[in-house]
Amino acid sequence: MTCSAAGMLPYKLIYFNMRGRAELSRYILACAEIPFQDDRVEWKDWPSLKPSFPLQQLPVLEVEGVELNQSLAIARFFAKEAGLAGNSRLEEAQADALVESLNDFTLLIPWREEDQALKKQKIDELFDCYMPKLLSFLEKHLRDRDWLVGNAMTWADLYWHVCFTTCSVLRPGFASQSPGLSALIDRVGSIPQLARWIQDRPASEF
Ligand SMILES: N[C@@H](CCC(=O)N[C@@H](CS)C(=O)NCC(=O)O)C(=O)O
Repeated sequence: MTCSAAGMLPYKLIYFNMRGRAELSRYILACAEIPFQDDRVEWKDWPSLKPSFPLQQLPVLEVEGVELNQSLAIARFFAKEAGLAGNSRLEEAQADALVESLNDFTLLIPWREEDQALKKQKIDELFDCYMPKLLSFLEKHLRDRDWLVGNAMTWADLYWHVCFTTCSVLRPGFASQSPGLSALIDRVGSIPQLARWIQDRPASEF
């Protein structure tokens, strides 16, 4: 699946050695069994490489001689290829809205706060005040169905799994009162191609 040695693969996804903002794309690629080069930049090499990338940030996708930046644009590009973007224009928009809503939460996490006490306080506030709203919004979408949008899995379900994994590091059990969303985690995680990816991927905290 991930072929870091092969120079002929159509997709080179460049990011750091962590899940972070590349993991949603990696999930989509894994589910659809689309081969890609999983290029991971070491932090020690980043200062010298940084100026060569668009907006000097990662992830970046190299495809057909084009450099594509922005993690969600990259993931949406793959979701369309994989048939995971939604089955109608409205479903696509619903999946987009869910992905953006999940992403908004990740942007509020004070990743760069160096004062550890303040960081914990900010994270606690986020989980106490913002997360209940997000969980209730997701539950309303899911209702008693198997997937967040329509009758089939979309990239929104995959992003829920990605965000759940990260949020569980920050606050274990944060979604334990949401049985439907917890079941969705199991449903997504038991997709064989994805389970393989999760088992084989390089370990990282975030
Ligand atoms: N909106 C961009 C944000 C990209 C971003 O913030 N990348 C971070 C890693 S998550 C980065 O490149 N940090 C290194 C730096 O800015 O020097 C996206 O979603 O791709």
